[in-house]
Amino acid sequence: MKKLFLMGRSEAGKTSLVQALKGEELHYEKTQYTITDEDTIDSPGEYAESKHFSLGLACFSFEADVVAIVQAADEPYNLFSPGLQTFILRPLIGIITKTDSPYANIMMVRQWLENTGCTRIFLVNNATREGIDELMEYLAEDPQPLTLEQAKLRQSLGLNEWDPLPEGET
Ligand SMILES: Nc1nc2c(ncn2[C@@H]2O[C@H](COP(=O)(O)OP(=O)(O)OP(=O)(O)O)[C@@H](O)[C@H]2O)c(=O)[nH]1
Ligand SMILES: [Mg+2]
Repeated sequence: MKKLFLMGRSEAGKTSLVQALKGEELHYEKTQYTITDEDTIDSPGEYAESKHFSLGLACFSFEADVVAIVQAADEPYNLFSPGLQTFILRPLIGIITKTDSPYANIMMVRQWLENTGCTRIFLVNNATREGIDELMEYLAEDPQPLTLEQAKLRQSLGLNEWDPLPEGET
C-alpha cells in the first residue's frame, strides 16, 4: 500500500477522503495539525493557503510515497502553481472531490491539476464513495524500493525515480 500525503485548501474534503478510504461514515472534524496514520498523512488546509507553511508541505511529502493535491469540484479559484511537481520528489496525483456539488466545474479543476503536473486525476464523491475504489486500486500496489545505484541510473537517464526503465536497461 502506498502512503498518501494530502494537501489542499480548507474544506476541500481531505479528511473526508481519509474517512472514505478507511470505510468510515463521514464525520466532520476540522484538521488542526498534520495527522499521520499508517497509510495517509492529512494536513490542515491552512498550510496550503499560507506561503510560509506551504514549504512545510514539501517537507512532509518526503514521508509519503505519493502526494495528492485535493481540490473540490466547486472551488472558485486555484491555489496551486503550474509545474508544482518539480519541487516534490514524489509522484503527484490530483483528487477532485465533491463531484456531486451543484456548482461543480470538473473540467476547470481538472485543467488546474493537469497544469501542476499531476500524472493521474481521480474523481471522487466522499459522501457516496463513488470513485473511491479506483483510487484504492491505485494505492494498493506497494511502492518499489530503489537502491542508490538504481536511483542514480534513473537520474542519468533523465527519469523520475518512480518511472519505468526503458527496454534493455536494468
Ligand atoms: N457533498 C460532498 N461533501 C463533501 C465531500 N467531501 C467532503 N465534503 C464535506 O465538505 C466539508 C469539509 O470536508 P473536510 O473533509 O473536513 O475538508 P478538509 O479538506 O479536511 O478541511 P480542513 O481540515 O479544514 O483542511 C465537510 O462538511 C464534508 O462533509 C464530497 O465528496 N461531497
Ligand atoms: Mg481536514
